[in-house]
Amino acid sequence: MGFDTQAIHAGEEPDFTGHPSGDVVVPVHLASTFARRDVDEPTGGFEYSRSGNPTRFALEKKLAAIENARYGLAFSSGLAAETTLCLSLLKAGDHVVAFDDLYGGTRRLFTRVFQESYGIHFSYVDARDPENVKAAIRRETKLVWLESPTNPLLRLCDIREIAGIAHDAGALVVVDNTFASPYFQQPIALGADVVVHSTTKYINGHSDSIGGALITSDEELFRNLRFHQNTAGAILSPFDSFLVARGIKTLAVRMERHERNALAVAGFLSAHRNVTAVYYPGLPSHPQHTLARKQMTGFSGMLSFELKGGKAEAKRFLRNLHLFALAESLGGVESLIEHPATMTHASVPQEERRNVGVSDALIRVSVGIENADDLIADLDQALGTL
Ligand code: P1T
Repeated sequence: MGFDTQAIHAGEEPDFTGHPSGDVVVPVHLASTFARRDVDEPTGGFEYSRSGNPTRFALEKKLAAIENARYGLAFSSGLAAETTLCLSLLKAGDHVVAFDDLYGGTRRLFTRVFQESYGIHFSYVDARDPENVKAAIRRETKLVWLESPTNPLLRLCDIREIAGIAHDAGALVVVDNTFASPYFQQPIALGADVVVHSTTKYINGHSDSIGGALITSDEELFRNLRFHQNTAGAILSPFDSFLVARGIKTLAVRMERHERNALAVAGFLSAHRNVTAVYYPGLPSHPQHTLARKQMTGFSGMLSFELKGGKAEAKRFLRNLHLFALAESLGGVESLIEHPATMTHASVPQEERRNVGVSDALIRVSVGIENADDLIADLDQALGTL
C-alpha cells in the first residue's frame, strides 16, 4: 500500500478497539484506567493508560506503518523518546559515537545528563565520512547516533554504509529522522535499528503538540523500549496522540509542498548578494546532493544559510521579517526562522559550535506551505535592509 494510503488508514480500522460505533476516526480515549470483568482479563487489552491507551495505540500503529516498520511507541517529546532509548540500551562505561552536528538539546542530554551523571561516553565525529565513524568505534561502543539531514547544517551521512560498519562492530544504529520525515526517508530500510522522531515537527505538522517517537522492526528491541516507556512513564497524552494521528494524514501532501517551497527559497537565496552560502540538500551545489538522491526520495523543507556579516546583521535581518515567525522548532505549516547560535544550539559550547561550523551568521529556515512568492518577498525585503 502507498505511503499516503497508510498514513490515512493505518491504526484507524473502524473496529480495532472493539468500539461498536464504527468511528472512522479513532476517538480520544481520555480514561486513565480500564475496568475489567475478571482480575486476569483486561477488557480489550488495556489496563492503565500509561501502559497502553487506545488512542495512543492507534497512533503507534500509524507511526510504524509510515516508517515501513513493525513497531512504534509515542512519547511526550522527542527528548523523552531519546531519554527512554538511552535508558533502555546504555549503562555506565558504554560508549556512543554520534554525528557532531545534532540538535543542541540532544547534545545537551548526552553531555549534561548521560555523560556527566551516568558515566556514558560520547564521541562526536563528522559522519559525512563513514571512515570517521569507523575510526571512533571502540570495544564499548553500543550505539551509533545519527541525524540525516542534520540540525542545523543540513549535512547527510550514508546510513546504509554506516549501519554496515556499526553492525560489524556489534553496535546498534539510531537515526533521528525528524528533518527528512518518513515521507522522504525510511532509515530502517537502509539498515538503522531504531528511528527517532520529534513528532512535534513534520509528523504533527501544525505546531500545536510536543511529542516524540521510537520506531523499530526488531521485536526484542521493541519489548525493551516498551518496558522502559511504561516504567519511566514519558508517554504521549491521548489528546496529543489524536492530534499527531490527524497530522500524519496530510503528511504526504504537506511534504510535497514544503519541498517545492524550499527549492524556490533556496534558489532565491543562492542568487542573493547578501547571502554567502545556502545549505539545502536539494540544490545540485550541495556537496552531498548525490547521496540525498540515493537515500532520500525528496529534500524536505529545511534549509540554512549564511548571511554576509555576523551576529548584528543576523539580528537586523530577523527583526525585519514580517511573515516568518522568529521561533525555535520547525516542520509546521507556517514558516519559521531562527538563529541557531543564540537559540536552538545555544546550549552547545561556543567552541564546539565553531568546530562543527555553526557560525553567528547562520540562519535556519523551516519553509512552510504558504505561497512561495510571499515567502520570497518577505526574505527579499529583509535582506534589502542589510
Ligand atoms: O522538542 P522535542 O520534541 O523534545 O524534540 C527534540 C528534537 C529531537 N531531534 C531533532 C532533530 C530536533 O530538531 C528536536 C527539536 N528541535 C527543535 C526544537 C529545533 O528548533 O531545532
